[in-house]
Amino acid sequence: MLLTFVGTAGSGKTTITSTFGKYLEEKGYNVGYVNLDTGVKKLPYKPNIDVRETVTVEDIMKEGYGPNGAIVESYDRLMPHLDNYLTEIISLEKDNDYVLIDTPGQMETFLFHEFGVKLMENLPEPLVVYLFSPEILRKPHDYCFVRFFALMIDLRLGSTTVPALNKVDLADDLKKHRKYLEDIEYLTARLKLDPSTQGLLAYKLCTFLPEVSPPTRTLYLSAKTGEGFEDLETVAYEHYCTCGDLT
Ligand SMILES: Nc1nc2c(ncn2[C@@H]2O[C@H](COP(=O)(O)OP(=O)(O)OP(=O)(O)O)[C@@H](O)[C@H]2O)c(=O)[nH]1
Ligand SMILES: [Mg+2]
Repeated sequence: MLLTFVGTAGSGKTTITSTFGKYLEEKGYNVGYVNLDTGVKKLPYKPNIDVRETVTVEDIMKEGYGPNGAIVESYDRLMPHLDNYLTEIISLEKDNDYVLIDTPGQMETFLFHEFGVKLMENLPEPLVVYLFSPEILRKPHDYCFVRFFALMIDLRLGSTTVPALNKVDLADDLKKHRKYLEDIEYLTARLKLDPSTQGLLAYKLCTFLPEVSPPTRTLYLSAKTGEGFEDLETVAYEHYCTCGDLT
C-alpha cells in the first residue's frame, strides 16, 4: 500500500510519516519510507529512498539561488531521475506492506511541479492523505475550503485523497470541527446565514459537494499522540481491499 502525505508547510507530513510508520511496524508490518523533500535537513525516520541523494536545496543555494528558486531548481534537476524513482518506489512497495511517502515542505512544489504530478500519476493506486491543522478552521467557509481542497488534490494528482485534520491534540473544539466537516447539511445551513461574498460562494459550493465528493471519510489525527491511527490504517486498508469505498 502506498500512502502519500500532502499538506501545507508544518502540517505534520514528516512527523506522521515517522510516527505512523512506527505504529505500523509495532503491529508487525513491514514499512518502507520515501522522502521527496529536497529541503529537509533532519528526518525522524530512516528513508529507504531519499531524493536528497540526488540533489538538495542547500547545495543549490550555494550556487547563488534564493530559497524559492533553489526549491524549484531542485525538482527540475530531479526530473531526469523520475523513472528511476518510480521504479524504486514500486519495487519498495513489492517488498513491504506499506510505503509511506513524505512530500516537499511547500505543498505547491508537489502539486504544481511536473515531478510530483507525474510521479503520482504513475504510481499504482496511491492513497493521498491531505493534512490540515485546526488553526485554519476559523469560520464556516473554511470547512468548505478544506473539503474542496481535498477534491482539488484528487483532481490534480488523479489519486483518491482523504482529508485529515492533524494536530487534534491542539484542537480546542474537536466536536465542532467534526460537526462542520461531516454534516454537510448543517454546514450548508450555517453558510446560508452568512451574507458575505465568501459565505455565498461557500454556500453555493457546498450545495453540490455531495454530488462531486466521493464518499470519503474525514480523519482526525495526531501525529504526536497517535490518535486516529487505527482509522488511518482502516481507510488505507479499505482503499486497497474494497475498491476505494472509504465511507
Ligand atoms: N501538537 C502537535 N504537533 C505536531 C503534530 N504533528 C506535527 N507537529 C509539529 O508540527 C511541526 C511541523 O511538523 P512536521 O512534521 O515537520 O511538518 P511538515 O509538514 O513535514 O513540515 P515541512 O516539511 O517543514 O513543511 C513540528 O514542530 C511537529 O512537532 C501533531 O499531531 N500535534
Ligand atoms: Mg516535512
